[in-house]
Amino acid sequence: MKIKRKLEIAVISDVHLGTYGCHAKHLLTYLNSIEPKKLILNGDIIDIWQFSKRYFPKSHLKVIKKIMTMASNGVEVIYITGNHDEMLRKFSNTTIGNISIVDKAVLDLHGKKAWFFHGDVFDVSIQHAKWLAKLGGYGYNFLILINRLFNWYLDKRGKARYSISSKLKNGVKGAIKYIHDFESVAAELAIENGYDYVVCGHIHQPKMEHFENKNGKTIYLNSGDWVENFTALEYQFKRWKIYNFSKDKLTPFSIEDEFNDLEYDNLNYLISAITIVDKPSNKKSN
Ligand SMILES: [Mn+2]
Repeated sequence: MKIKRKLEIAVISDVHLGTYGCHAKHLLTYLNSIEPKKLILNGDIIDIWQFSKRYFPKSHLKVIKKIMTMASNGVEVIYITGNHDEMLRKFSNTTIGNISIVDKAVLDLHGKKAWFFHGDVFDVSIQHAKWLAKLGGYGYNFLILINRLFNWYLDKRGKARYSISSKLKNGVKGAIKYIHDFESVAAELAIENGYDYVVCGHIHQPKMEHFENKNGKTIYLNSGDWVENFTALEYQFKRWKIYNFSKDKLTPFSIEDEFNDLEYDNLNYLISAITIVDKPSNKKSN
């Protein structure tokens, strides 16, 4: 039997299932190699923006199946919504078995507070985010509100939503500044709110960095993505590390490890299982 790495928490984000860019096989190999207590899906897991039934390969379905299997085997799965899967925000604060859907999560890790959210709220304007950060505790909720109003307005006007990719296409210099601003704004907000860790996705830049200002300090973490970087965040033995699929080898594990009995013809069933909630008997949680 293959020994899986035991972890307290594994965090992945920006998988973009349903798009050509997604490296589902790498991710399956990775998921088969770990045994986390908690699996945090930090947004943009299923790309509902670009989703089409014409492109949804078996390996992408297997990722969904794998996550459901982990949940039914006792792994606590926390699905934090991102902008590409924001239709799931309708179901925020829903819990189905071991899977919960939320817009953000706060965990206590050995007495340290960790704050998880995808990060697209910063897309409206990093400038706004900066002064909202100074408002402290309410800043993040304001950001969510502004972001939704702004996208609602853009939808009404028939305009494309504000997206990070357009920002990144403005050139390397703009991208570097954007990434830096994203990271420092997230860290500032975290310090203002007294979080020891702030964990984001969205910008596809894996990172672990200490931030400090006159009000305190925090550690900013980003889980990267499964389009280009193939990275995850792992918490074990009271510390975080970035897992890098290309560098950290997983020789004994393969994508097929746990899928001998899987039927693939039931795409609709799988999709409805994760997107349809039929009874209002769901537990509410923060
Ligand atoms: Mn995103």
